[in-house]
Order: sequence, then C-alpha cells, then structure tokens
Amino acid sequence: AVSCRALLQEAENFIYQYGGELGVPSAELEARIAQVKAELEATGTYTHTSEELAYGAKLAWRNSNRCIGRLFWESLIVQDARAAATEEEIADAVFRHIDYATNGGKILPTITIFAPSADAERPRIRIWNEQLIRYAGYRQADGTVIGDPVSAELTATCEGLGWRGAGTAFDVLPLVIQADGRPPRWFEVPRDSVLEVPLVHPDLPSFGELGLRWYAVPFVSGMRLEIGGLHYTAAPFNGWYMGTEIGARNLADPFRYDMLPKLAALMGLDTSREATLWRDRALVEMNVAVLHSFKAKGVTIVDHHTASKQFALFAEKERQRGRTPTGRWSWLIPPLSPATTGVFHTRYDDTEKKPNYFYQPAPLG
Ligand code: HEM
Ligand code: NRG
Repeated sequence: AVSCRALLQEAENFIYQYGGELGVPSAELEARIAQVKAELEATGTYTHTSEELAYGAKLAWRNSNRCIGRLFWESLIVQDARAAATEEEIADAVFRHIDYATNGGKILPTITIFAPSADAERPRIRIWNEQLIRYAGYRQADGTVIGDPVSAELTATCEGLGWRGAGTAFDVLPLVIQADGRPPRWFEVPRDSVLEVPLVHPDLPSFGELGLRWYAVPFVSGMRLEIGGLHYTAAPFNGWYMGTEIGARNLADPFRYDMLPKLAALMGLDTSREATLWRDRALVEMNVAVLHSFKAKGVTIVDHHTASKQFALFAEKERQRGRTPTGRWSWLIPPLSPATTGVFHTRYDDTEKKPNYFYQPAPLG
C-alpha cells in the first residue's frame, strides 16, 4: 500500500528537478503537476512521459554513488519497453537490448525500461538474473562449484525449472522472467547475441592454457530504478567493463574463479611464502591479460587509471554546474593498486539522491 500523498510528493520533486535542469517554462511545469495529481487521484498512480523517463534514468546513473563510470551519464540510450506485457515480449525486448548495446564490441551504454509499479513490494515484472549474461555455477556433491560460484543459487533454480546446462565452467545461464505474479519462465539467450572474449596474455604464451574467457558486456538486471516515486523493478542497464572487475575480482576472488594460484604456478612463481608477493604479481598479469584481450578483440573496456581520471572530470563538471558530486569512496577505489589512482586520495559525499538504482530483494524462494 502506498499513500497517494507520499507518491505525489516524490512525483513533484522529480518533475521540478526535471523541469529545472531542462529549462521547462514554469507554466508548463505547473500544468504537468496538475495533470499528475489528477491521474494519481483517479488511478492511484501516474505515467511518466518518454522524456521524463529518459531523463530520470540518466539522473539515476548520475546519482549512482558506487559507479566510477558516470562521466557519460548524459549519453545513456533509453529504450522504453513499458508496453511489453507477456514473458515473450519482455524476453524479445531484452534480446534486442543485448544486440543493440553489444554493437559488435563497440559497446553503447543502454537501459531498457519495463512497466513500473507504484508499490515496490508488488512488482509487475522481475528479471530473476542479477545480470542478463552470467555463467552458471554447478554445485558438486563435495561442495565445490564448477563455473561461477556467484550463480550457484540461480543455477539450481534454473535446473528446478527444467533447464539443463552443458556443465562447463562457462555456460551462459538462461534469462528468467516473472510477470504479473505468474510462475517464472526461462529463455535461452541466442548464442549469436553473447559476445565473449577468450583471454590471452601479450607476453605469456601459455596463459591461454588456463582456458579463461569472459563475456563482453555487464548488463545489470537485478536493480530497481526509482523515478518520481515509481518503481521500475525491471530496468536492465549496461555500460562497459572496467578491467579490474574481471581481472581483480571475478577471476581472482577466492570465492569466485580463484585463478591466482593456477596463474602463479604457470608463471613459475615461488608460492611457498606470502612474502614473495606471488598473489600480487599474478594479479597484475591477470589484469594485463584482460585489458589486452578485450582490446585485441575490439571490445570496449577501460583500465582503472583512465576510469579514475574520467571520474575526476565528472566530479569537476558537476561542480561547474553548481552541483555537489556524490560518491562512495569504498566502491570507487579500484581493487588493484588503488593508491595509484586519484580517487584514492579524494573524499566523497555519500548522500543518496533520487532518482537512483537500488537493490531489491532476491525474487528466489
Ligand atoms: C557500479 C563502472 C556504466 C550504474 C559500477 C562499478 C564499476 C562501474 C567499476 C563497481 C562494480 C563493482 O565493484 O561490482 C562503470 C563503467 C561504465 C558504467 C566503466 C561504462 C559506461 C554504468 C551505467 C549505469 C551504471 C550505464 C546505469 C545506467 C551503476 C550502479 C552501480 C555501478 C547502479 C552499483 C552496482 C552495485 O551496487 O552492484 N560501475 N559503470 N553504471 N554502476 Fe557503473
Ligand atoms: N562487477 C560486476 C558488474 C557491476 C557493474 N559494472 C559495470 N556496470 N561496469 C561484474 O560483472 O564484474 N556497467 O553498467 O557498465
């Protein structure tokens, strides 16, 4: 249950911000507010114009304190899929997003926005995947996982729904969609739509023997986009990867692919003592391989030094426009050589503004 007054307040705040930043004449703004109010009183909710929706999604990115990639917030491409109602229509719009944004490797930051709900606890549409493309993780009897352990729970859920994967360490999970309280349905992502990068190292020929790869595009699909009091519980978005996300976390974390011991062995490092810094040396080469392989395949990626400079430019531009840039330091610093980047030596205001992207409860169970 959502009070009409609270929703009207959120709607007004957003419409005034929208109008203020885009220079909408005040008479037009007042008329729009009156219209929103009438629709709210008649129906208990209201409908964003396409322009409000597009700008709201951009503002939500600008306000994402944990994101280092925000310099490009104004160029986000917004696809309005609020009319998609059936699971098939939703899956089709998602597949179009994947193809459009992947763009043969020249990645376009894009969001596709499905029908909202006035009540975050009663979503109309949920995508059960946290990312549109991720690798399955198959839990074995001995407790170990083949593939990506982060996906173990969703993988088991998919199997419960009748899906069967090939069983390799890099099987792409199906898309799982739930609409209007119906049981969830799964859809295999078309093979041709999944761009991947086999990982090689510029000067360690045997690196390829590790058999590593990663998908080209991070499509975040589990978060809730909130604009003007409306909850877009299915609004998958993507930018491109910062190399460390893959090289210093996904492939390196002991609870993910845990590849540093294997890479150290391949490099012939002395792993008998921590003080040889074999982990650190392997970590750097893993990240070199990620950046080199994406570049060689023509897939957009950014290194953490460049991203840090781009973020400083974003913060500077925000100040020039009379706004205080917000950020969460603990997330903005990269997991590799943090103190070599500018963000490490800068303080950030972690105020949470709206519109924004929020975590929402896992739909599983
Ligand atoms: C988080 C980079 C585009 C919204 C992050 C993180 C990185 C990053 C490195 C931290 C991720 C982690 O540690 O797991 C980038 C780059 C982009 C980009 C290089 C290239 C254009 C976008 C776009 C949006 C967005 C297009 C939304 C429209 C977010 C949000 C988070 C985030 C909401 C927090 C995710 C969470 O809490 O799990 N970004 N980003 N980013 N980014 Fe971006
Ligand atoms: N660390 C996660 C992805 C989180 C979002 N990162 C981005 N977002 N770059 C991973 O898969 O490694 N984006 O929209 O570009």
